[in-house]
Amino acid sequence: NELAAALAGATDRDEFVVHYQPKVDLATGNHLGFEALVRWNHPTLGLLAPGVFLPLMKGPRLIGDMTLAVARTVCRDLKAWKKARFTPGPVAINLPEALLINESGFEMLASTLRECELHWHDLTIEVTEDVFLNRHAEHMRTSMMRFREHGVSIALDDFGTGFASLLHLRDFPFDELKIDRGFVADIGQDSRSEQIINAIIDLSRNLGKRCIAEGIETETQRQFLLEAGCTIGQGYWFARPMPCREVREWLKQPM
Ligand code: G
Ligand code: G
Ligand code: NA
Repeated sequence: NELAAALAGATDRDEFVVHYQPKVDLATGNHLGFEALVRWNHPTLGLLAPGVFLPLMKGPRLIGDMTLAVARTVCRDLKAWKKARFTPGPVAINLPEALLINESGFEMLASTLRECELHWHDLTIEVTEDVFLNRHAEHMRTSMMRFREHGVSIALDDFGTGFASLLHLRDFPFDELKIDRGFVADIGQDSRSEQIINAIIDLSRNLGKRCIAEGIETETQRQFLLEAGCTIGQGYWFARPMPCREVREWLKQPM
């Protein structure tokens, strides 16, 4: 359709913009870092969320190119924040499978970091469970190890909603599990979701991984998570994803 056709040229026309959502300490509300979230600034429809256009993006090449454009924007923004003596903490990039497993994806990110005088530890990576649909498991593991050896921590996004099994948790080098916002939304409504959250928090702790909750929209949710032992989160209760210039206000708070 028309939208899909327009999407194919969106990277070249520089139509993707990046919004940032703070990851915060659930006890204090202080920011610990940010997640970069792409938006498509469509010429007539305005800003579109990835949930709307990613499913229309055909082929790993387009998604890879878009994400590299996102990474370049993130690095430029990070450089400017650091120059202004802010301490943003690491920025998480949502990395599609194609960039995770290709040597060239790693090299492109490395050169973007170099150009902006940044380090690998200025970034973190989030991957969704669909990377496990890929059959080249050993290759994936090797790629993940390479990122980690350079100081990048890797989060498994939307945990428990996709294709990951407990085997993947055992065999792949994740630093962090992200509790899907679907479970968080059920806090106070559905005790089964609450028990699943408790189990994910225990699992993270027992495996020595950090645990992050997403989609926190209420004080009740914040409190439940904190009492359950999850100390980091993000969501509208703290801040919506926001453009670069608004991030500066956030950065005036202590880390
Ligand atoms: O529609 P919504 O904003 O909820 O979708 C968010 C999801 O879109 C994220 O969880 C992530 O998986 C994906 N996403 C966001 N930004 C990027 C990006 O820069 N690259 C890729 N590949 N996926 C992204
Ligand atoms: O898991 P993923 O990376 O897809 O999640 C990020 C998406 O979730 C972003 O598109 C962001 O706009 C959205 N999001 C962030 N915080 C909240 C929230 O508190 N509630 C809801 N419903 N969506 C949120
Ligand atoms: Na994410």
